[in-house]
Amino acid sequence: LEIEHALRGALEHEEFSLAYQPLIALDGHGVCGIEALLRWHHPELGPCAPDEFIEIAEATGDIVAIGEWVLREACRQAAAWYAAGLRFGRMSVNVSAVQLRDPGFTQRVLAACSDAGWPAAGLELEITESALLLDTDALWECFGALQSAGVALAVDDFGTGFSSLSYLSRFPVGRLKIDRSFIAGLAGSDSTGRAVAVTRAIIHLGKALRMQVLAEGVESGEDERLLRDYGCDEVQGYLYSRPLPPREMVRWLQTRA
Ligand code: G
Ligand code: G
Ligand code: MN
Ligand code: NA
Repeated sequence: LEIEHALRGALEHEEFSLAYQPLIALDGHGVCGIEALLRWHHPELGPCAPDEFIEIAEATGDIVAIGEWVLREACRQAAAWYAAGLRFGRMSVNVSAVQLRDPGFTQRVLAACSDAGWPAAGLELEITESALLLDTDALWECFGALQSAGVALAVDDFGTGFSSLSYLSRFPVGRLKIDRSFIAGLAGSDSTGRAVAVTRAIIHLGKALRMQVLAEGVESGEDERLLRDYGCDEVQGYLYSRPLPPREMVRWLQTRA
């Protein structure tokens, strides 16, 4: 309840910020994108992780306004970095199922891009499998309009949701992000064999559907080597960088390029 109350004034009091984490192509071309991750610092409660407040913001409906701020800020930052000569590919933004249900969602996304001067084709939205369970005409229309505008769609935390796989052959999803719980079991002492099987199956599924596959939570060179062997397209994780505040992200891009 305390969080719910504090959330109400958080946008107005500018308590949110974004952290950025690079996405890396395994074909040797380096940075292919950046994921924007929401951060909240309340003056009394202190820093509060998304896992602690996103669900609450979804329940209260505050996520619609917060999510729009995230989209606008991520697009603004991407355009500013691009204008400063930095090259990083796409900007990837997490979107909640509650936002997708909002009838004005597509228009808000496209307005965020055009107001920021960031091309829609440079934006990717990360959606969890549970959001795709909605499977309504409205969701179809929304995805169709986003796809025509060039906005890319990725399934986040893939493998942990409760949905059937049937949506994959119907929705215009271009990328699967393998949940980091599977990647954590790939190499070393907690290697299970099962995590390897699931990871390889997801990569094969992605290839069969002509989708790109990204592995989250890559923490070791051994993880990277295995994923490369399995044919994974992209990686993300502490091995390359933690989520960073904007200025540190700039420094990371400059030293990497
Ligand atoms: O960055 P971190 O590990 O704290 O993120 C934890 C979870 O919060 C992740 O699953 C991520 O998808 C989610 N998350 C981070 N930023 C956003 C956001 O802007 N919107 C939504 N809906 N979820 C987010
Ligand atoms: O679920 P989503 O991909 O949106 O959220 C990404 C979350 O994963 C962020 O909270 C980020 O801090 C976290 N994360 C990113 N890289 C790693 C990693 O290598 N290991 C672990 N344990 N978490 C990571
Ligand atoms: Mn994500
Ligand atoms: Na994830």
